[in-house]
Amino acid sequence: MVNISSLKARQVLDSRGNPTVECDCLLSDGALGRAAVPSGASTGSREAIELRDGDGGAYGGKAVTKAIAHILDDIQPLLMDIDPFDQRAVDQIMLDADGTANKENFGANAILAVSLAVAKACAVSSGIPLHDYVAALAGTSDEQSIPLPMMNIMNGGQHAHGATDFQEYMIIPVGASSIDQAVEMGANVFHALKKVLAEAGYATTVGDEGGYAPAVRDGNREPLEHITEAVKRAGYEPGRDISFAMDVAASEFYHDGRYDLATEGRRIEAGELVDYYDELLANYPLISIEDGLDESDWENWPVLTERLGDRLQLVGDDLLVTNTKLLEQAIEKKAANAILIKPNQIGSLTETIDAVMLAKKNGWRTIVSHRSGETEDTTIAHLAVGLGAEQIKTGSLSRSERTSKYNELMRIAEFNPELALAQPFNQ
Ligand code: 2PG
Ligand code: MG
Repeated sequence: MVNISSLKARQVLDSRGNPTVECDCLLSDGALGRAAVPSGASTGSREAIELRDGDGGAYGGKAVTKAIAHILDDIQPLLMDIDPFDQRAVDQIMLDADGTANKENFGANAILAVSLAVAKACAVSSGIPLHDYVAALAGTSDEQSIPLPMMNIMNGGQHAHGATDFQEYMIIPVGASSIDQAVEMGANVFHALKKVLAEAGYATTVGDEGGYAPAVRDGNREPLEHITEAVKRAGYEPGRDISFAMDVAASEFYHDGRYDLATEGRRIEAGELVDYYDELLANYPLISIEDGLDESDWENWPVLTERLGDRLQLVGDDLLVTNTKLLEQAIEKKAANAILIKPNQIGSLTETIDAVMLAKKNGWRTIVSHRSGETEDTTIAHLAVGLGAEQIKTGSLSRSERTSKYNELMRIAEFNPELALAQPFNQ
């Protein structure tokens, strides 16, 4: 039987210059799997814990040497005699040994790094690409597809201070028939947008996810105007070729029961915010809004979904944190109709797969997502394909920690011409 010979773990830097965990899993047949863990800025309060050394530690306390020590000293001995191809068992052993619901002992960054490194090593050992291996684990081999990309070309909120209150303005190349075409369309719009913004007198520096991040003058609606103009200038028709999506990340501006739109100088109630979305929907080809309300505003999420859910994909990110228990509640309450899937929010591959499968079983749409602090690791591209998630959110058409995922999707498509590009919401 092939087993795990050793785990290695080290600190590497993420795209914001902060340390993160990278793990190598070496199998007895010589196969090597390597995985690095990303890190969020607008994190949901119920995410699994990212273990950092804290005050007095290196990198201003952000070092992850404790998480690394847990991999080497606590996790490694437990996995030596385990069948590495039994991913559920591998993950369960780590969860049991950690012993907490939020993985605060070992850190979700430690557990996830091992979980993914083991799966990647097993894929190598099996001589198949990671997406096929993940599909075999999940039972989704016949459901694989190339995800439609949601490209974040204007950044705000926690990813670009001084820009909009809303965090992400994305384009979805709905008219594309292949991932290569989708990427080209995205890049053409991204470059046209640079000119549009420069002509409007704005800086064209980029935020954490590679999108432009100007301090706009007219509030949260203004980026949609510029993007509409850029889409047209690039030779596309808004709505037909390119649709829009936003990650509002409303938890970041929800204070004392109200939504604080600082760039518009007003504090509004949930109902008014829903009206605002409705109005935007009437004026722009929006097909998806993520975290449209605060993560604790469970009372109003069903209202939002009742009102706009037949016209819009309403995505729970901070609301659901890739957690099947929260997803079950949301399904029961009809609180949204789609879930963002971030492996490091929950902290293991098995639990990530479970969240996708539960969503699919209930007719919810899924979006596999990066974090705002990323690395060159391209695992999420394989997860999206292997699990047949319809969409991937992995940033703008600049910065290699973002484009590496698009590039990997193009490689996967090249090697698997039978895999179709997934369809957009309501089509
Ligand atoms: C989000 C993500 C990724 P962060 O809110 O969806 O875009 O941001 O990683 O900062 O949570
Ligand atoms: Mg989000």
